Amino acid sequence: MNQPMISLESLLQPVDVQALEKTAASGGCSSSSCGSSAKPDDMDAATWEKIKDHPCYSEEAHHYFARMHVAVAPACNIQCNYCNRKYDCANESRPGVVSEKLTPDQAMRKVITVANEVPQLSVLGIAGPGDACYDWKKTKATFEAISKEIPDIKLCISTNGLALPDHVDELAEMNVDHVTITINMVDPEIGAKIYPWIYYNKRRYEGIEAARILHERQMLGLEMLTARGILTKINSVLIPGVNDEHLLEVNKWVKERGAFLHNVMPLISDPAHGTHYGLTGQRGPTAMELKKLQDELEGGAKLMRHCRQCRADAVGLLGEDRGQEFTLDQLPETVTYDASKREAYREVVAKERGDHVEAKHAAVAAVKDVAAEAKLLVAVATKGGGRINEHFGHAKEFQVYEAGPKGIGFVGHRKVETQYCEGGWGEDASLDAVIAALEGVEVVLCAKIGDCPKDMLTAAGIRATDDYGFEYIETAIGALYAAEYGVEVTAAVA
Ligand code: CLF
Ligand code: SF4
Repeated sequence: MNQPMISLESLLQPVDVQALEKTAASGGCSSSSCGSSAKPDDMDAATWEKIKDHPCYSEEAHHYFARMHVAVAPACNIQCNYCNRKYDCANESRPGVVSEKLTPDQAMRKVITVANEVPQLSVLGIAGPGDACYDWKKTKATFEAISKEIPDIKLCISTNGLALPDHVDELAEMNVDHVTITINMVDPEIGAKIYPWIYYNKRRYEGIEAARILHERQMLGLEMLTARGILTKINSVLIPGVNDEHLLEVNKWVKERGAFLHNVMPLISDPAHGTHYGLTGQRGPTAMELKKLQDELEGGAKLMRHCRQCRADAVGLLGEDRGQEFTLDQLPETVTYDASKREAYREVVAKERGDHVEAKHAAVAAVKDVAAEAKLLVAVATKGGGRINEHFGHAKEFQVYEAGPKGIGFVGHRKVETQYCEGGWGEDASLDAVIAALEGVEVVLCAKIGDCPKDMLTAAGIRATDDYGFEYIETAIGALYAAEYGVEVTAAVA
């Protein structure tokens, strides 16, 4: 088994920086190639440099690096049927929890505090609760101030695209490398079912005309960003019966216009959120419906499958939210940026990540070598670092991988609303919900699991094991797949 270079705790928060520094000094990365060995062969070095530490643009990076959002831009210029402005922006957050809105100065204090405390931090995003390009002055003031203090932080925004073309040049001047546009349609007739109105050039438009203007502005903004070498990610909300099949068309359009990634997210529709869709009974897709569409989209614009639909004030690794540790009332009045924790973390992660990438390549190659056509859907409990290092009962989500003739690929995550083991004992009702969330999954890998939940999972047709605890995820799945299909386990995956 590959032993972790650093302890699990040192990869997770709160990070013991002294331990990190010690580990780095005693064999941490000394190679400039560390962290870059994962560069896909079909990607140029400049693009890889932009994405390699961005947890949303690189699936591999999301095991190691964190983002934070600051909710400085609350105003919006359109209405989406899946949004209720009393709550967070549904483009980039879970509706249902109100964000704490910040002024640019407050955002500055918060970002520096988080950067001092969360060494994994690599990206600052503005993603709701309104539109970052419409509420532009606050977005710009925030980015300008923070990039002066923390020059190596990546700046990232999310927008509905309507006001985007007006600010592309300024985004380029500020070195914003990553822009997300939410594009749910390229056909205004479908758009009219998603957007009741927009506000553009001091006028309100409705229906198909509104959707047509929005569509044209989105395409223009995307083309302008591509022309300037800014990486774009397209978020699309999958709304069953409204734009599900249509998203194949959206994927084609955005690929032709140079989009770097396409992220199809499930509609979150709950009457309690008070959205139009929630109140009119529009349902969201099931996990398997989402996977089916994503599988159909393979071969088009490159897909992002590891999105967690973050809150507009999220802090931490994707899938975790430390926002409550950094609310305004907890921030110091004055704070000075201290780069030491982030630097120490990066140095150690570079080595661990290099080992992970090597192990992953070996495992993927070994699975491809197995002469089996079968696919195996595996759910993994992890706290980060690319390892199986979470107890079954503590998992807030499971990461789902598919092993098969194409190798091993990340296909998504399944959220667990209530952990099985809360407060030290297992709850059967929670286990039922976990089993429901694991629909379609054949095997669960975790660091520890008791006999009772294991037996209940078996009864539901899901095998669970802690035999691969603390192993790299792909190494474990490779060994499992090889064992499953009765072939020799090669040295690469042993
Ligand atoms: Fe935030 Fe979005 Fe930038 Fe990431 S989130 S602004 S690109 S830094 Fe990421 Fe969150 Fe998904 Fe967004 S997981 S909702 S894709
Ligand atoms: Fe809501 Fe965001 Fe849509 Fe504006 S763009 S209506 S804030 S989901």
